[in-house]
Amino acid sequence: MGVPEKIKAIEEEMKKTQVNKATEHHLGLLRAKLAKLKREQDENRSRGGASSIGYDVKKSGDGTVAIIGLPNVGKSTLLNRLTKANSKVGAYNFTTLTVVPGVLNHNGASIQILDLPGIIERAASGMGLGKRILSVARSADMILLVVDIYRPKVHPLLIKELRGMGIRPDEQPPNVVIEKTQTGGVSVTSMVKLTKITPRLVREILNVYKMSNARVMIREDITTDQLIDVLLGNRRYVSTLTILTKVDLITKQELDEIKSKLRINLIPVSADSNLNIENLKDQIYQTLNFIRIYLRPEGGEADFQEPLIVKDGSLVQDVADKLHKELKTQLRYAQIWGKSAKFGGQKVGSTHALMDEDVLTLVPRRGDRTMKSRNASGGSGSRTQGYD
Ligand SMILES: Nc1nc2c(ncn2[C@@H]2O[C@H](COP(=O)(O)OP(=O)(O)OP(=O)(O)O)[C@@H](O)[C@H]2O)c(=O)[nH]1
Ligand SMILES: [Mg+2]
Repeated sequence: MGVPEKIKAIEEEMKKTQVNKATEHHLGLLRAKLAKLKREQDENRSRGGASSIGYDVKKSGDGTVAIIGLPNVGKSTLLNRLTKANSKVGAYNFTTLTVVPGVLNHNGASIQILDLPGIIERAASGMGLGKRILSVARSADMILLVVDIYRPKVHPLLIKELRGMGIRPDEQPPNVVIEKTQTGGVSVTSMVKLTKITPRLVREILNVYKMSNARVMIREDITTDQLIDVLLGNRRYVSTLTILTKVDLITKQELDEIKSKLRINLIPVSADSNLNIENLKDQIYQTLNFIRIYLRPEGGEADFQEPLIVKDGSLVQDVADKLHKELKTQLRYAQIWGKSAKFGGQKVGSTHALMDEDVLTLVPRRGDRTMKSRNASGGSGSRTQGYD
C-alpha cells in the first residue's frame, strides 16, 4: 500500500470510530500515524515538483505581515491603505495573482506587509494557489486574517487552512522537552496533572515516530495533537489579527450583531473610507512585540531619537547582526543601561537578552577598532552609521 492509500485507510477508520473515552487512545494513535504519513506525502511531493514551493519574497524591514483571506474581501485595498503600495483592486475574485509587498512605517518601525491572492476551501491541500499562498503566511511574523461583512463566518475556515499548513495561529509552542537517549526505553515525567493524554499513549505515539529510547518532560496539560506537533517539529507559531472590512456598508447595529455572533476579537475597518486604520496600525505594531533599543557609541551619547527596532526576546548578538553582518563575530563585549541591566553600564556578552528601551553600547575587539571609531563618531546620518 502506498502513502496516499494508507492515509485514506486511516481517515476512513477515524470516520468510523465513535469519539468517546474508550476510543480516545485508539484515535490518538491514529492521529499520530496520519500526521506522520502526511509529512511523508509532503516530502515526496516537494522532492517531485513545485507543489510546496512558495512565492519568492525577500523579507525586509523589522517584521513581515501576511494578508490572508477569501478572494474579493478587500485585501489589496487594505494593503494600499496601510502602505504606499499600489496593489490592483477589482470587483471580482482573483484580482491579485501574486504576492505584492508594501511597507508600513509606524512608531519608528518599518513593517513589511504582503498582499496575497485569496485562498479558498482546501487551500492547504493544494486547491488554487493555496500552498504557495499559505507558505508565505508560514514564514511571516504575523498574519492579518481579513473577512468582509458579507461572509464574516469564514474565520474558522481560514484558521483550518492555516493549521493544515502546519501554522499554529495564536498558540505557544507546547511546553514539552523530548531528549533522545541511547537505551532505557521511553520515560515520561510530567510536572502537571495530565487530563488529555496518558503516559502510555505518549510512549506509543513516540513509537509511531520510531523513538524507542527517550526522556519526555511534560510541563503543561497537553493534548495528543500538541505532542504530535512537538514530534513533527515543523510547526510555526504565529500571531494573528482578524479584520472585518467594508464596515462603511453597514450600520453600527449590524456591526454589533456580527461581533456578538462571531465571539472573536475583530478589528472593524473600512479601507475605502479610512475608518479605524490608525488603530489597526497600532495593533499590528503591538502584536509584532517589538522592543526599542537606543544605541550609544562608546564614550558618546545615546541616540534617543531613532531607536533600533528588534523583536522581543532579542539578544545582544541579534542587534549586532542587524547592524552589520560581521559585527557579531567582532564583538568583545557590550554595555547595558536600562531594564535588562543589573546596574547602569553593566558589561554583558553576546547572549544577553535585551528589554524594551535598553541603552546599548557595542564594543568590538581591538583589531577591529576602525569600526568602533567610526561608530563612535556619532553625528548625522543613519543609525547604522559606522557599521557599514
Ligand atoms: N465599500 C467598500 N468596498 C471595499 C472596501 N475594501 C474593498 N472594497 C471593494 O471590494 C472589492 C475587492 O477589493 P480588493 O481589494 O481587490 O479585494 P481582494 O481581497 O484583494 O481580492 P482578490 O485579490 O481578488 O482576492 C473591490 O470592488 C473594492 O473596491 C471597503 O472598505 N469598503
Ligand atoms: Mg487582491
